[in-house]
Amino acid sequence: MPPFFGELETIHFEGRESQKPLAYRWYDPNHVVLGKPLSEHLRFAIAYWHSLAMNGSDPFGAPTLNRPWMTRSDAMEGAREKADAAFELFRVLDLPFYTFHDRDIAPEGADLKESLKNFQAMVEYLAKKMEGSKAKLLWGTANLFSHPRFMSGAATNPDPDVFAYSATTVKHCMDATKQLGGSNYVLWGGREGYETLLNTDMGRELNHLGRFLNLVVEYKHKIGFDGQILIEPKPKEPTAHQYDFDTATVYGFLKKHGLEGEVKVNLEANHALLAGHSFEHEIATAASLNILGSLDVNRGDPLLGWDTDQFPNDLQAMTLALYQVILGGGIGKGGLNFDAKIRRQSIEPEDLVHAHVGAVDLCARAFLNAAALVEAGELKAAVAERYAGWDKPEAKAMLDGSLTLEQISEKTLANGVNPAPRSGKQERLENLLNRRLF
Ligand code: XUL
Ligand code: CO
Repeated sequence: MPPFFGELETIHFEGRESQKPLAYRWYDPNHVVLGKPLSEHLRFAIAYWHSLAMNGSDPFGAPTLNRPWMTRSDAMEGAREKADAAFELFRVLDLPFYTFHDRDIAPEGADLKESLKNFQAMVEYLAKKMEGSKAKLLWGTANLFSHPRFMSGAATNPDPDVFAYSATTVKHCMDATKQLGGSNYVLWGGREGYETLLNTDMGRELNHLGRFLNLVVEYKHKIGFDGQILIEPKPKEPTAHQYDFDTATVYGFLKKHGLEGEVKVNLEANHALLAGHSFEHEIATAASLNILGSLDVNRGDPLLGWDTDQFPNDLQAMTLALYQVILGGGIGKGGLNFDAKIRRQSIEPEDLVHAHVGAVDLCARAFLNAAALVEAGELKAAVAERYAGWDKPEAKAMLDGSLTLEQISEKTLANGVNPAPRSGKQERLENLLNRRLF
């Protein structure tokens, strides 16, 4: 069988003038900016799930994408063929990382034992493939949402057997992530939520979820996994009410269960929008709470209220997001994972490559813009100026515990304090941003 992407050459940085359809024009991995090469700032990852495990089917129509490994009578043979295609894609795109769910890489077996056996066999297969590849694992995760057994949740399922099944699956998936040198382990609560309170004990379910996460963290320390544990917030879809609604909700949950120093967030652009936030809001919230872990970069469709998982292509939105990443101290052990799928009509193998190349360039260009904004310092100076009053000793005294409410009141009245409104200069700063974008 000919390699799925085999005829395509490896894609390189060729600069903005390149006329080649498949070339990086903005993403020069070795370009040093803010003291580090771009590849280290961005840590791009290809998602096995969307790129290899999707076939273009939707609720109204049959598969449109040619994914031959999905129709093999021997499912393990299909899984190896899929892995071969995956590593071809990694070679063509020449990006440093990939991500997977257990079910993306290995088929479900007749029972849990057989599923775990299939999974472990494919982990060994991937380990071998990684020896001949530059691709590293950004994160592993378990799919605890597709099979009907998870329809009422995984850790929050009313049935303790599903809790046990999920815990066993996550244990093995963490082992595999460690074995493959993964930098992070992700938990997206696909069906951790509810449809109606008429059949749901929400308080109990949240406590079960807290215990589950504590088990995961205890196990991480037991096996010496030095990656980050990440929760991926999403407000709805598939369930009407997801427990990991957004960053602030997740932080409250972590605090309640004593895990705020142990678990961070994997933020996805369109999940932020579904929660009524911007991506940069979620990033800034996570950074301010010290739980910014990693990013899933995609976009939704502003005309649709569901998760379309499209490849990102809005330069200003991505610049604002990556500006907050830089202000927040960078992405650390996380990365930028393309949790995005091509459209149903994009049926050529090359369409998947174009999607990634465009998205990589968009993110690189956005990062360069964000870095230039940081280096120019105008926005930072405007913010510093806005808060400059707090540099005065009498202002500091209100925050450092040396003044009581009564004392503040006495001083304020004695000094005849009479604040004058000052402009927030929003339009001036928006114009500055637009003027600076390149
Ligand atoms: C679902 C989603 C998942 C997670 C991993 O919306 O984003 O792909 O990233 O389970
Ligand atoms: Co995601």
